[in-house]
Amino acid sequence: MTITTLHITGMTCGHCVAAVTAALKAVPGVESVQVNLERGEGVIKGSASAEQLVQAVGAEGYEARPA
Ligand SMILES: [Cu+2]
Repeated sequence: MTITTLHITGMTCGHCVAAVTAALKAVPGVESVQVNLERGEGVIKGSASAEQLVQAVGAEGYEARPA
């Protein structure tokens, strides 16, 4: 299992956090997701690659990059 940390920009409220969290959880191999609004950060555990995670966040309309 890998722990991936992403910097996520564009989140402004709880709905954004929920949307990003749901998008990350939908990626195959993801086991758990913790998204922090104030830090603009997501911590993802599982076997998904950072690239897949970044793409999933991007598809929701937010910008992510590996921390
Ligand atoms: Cu929002």
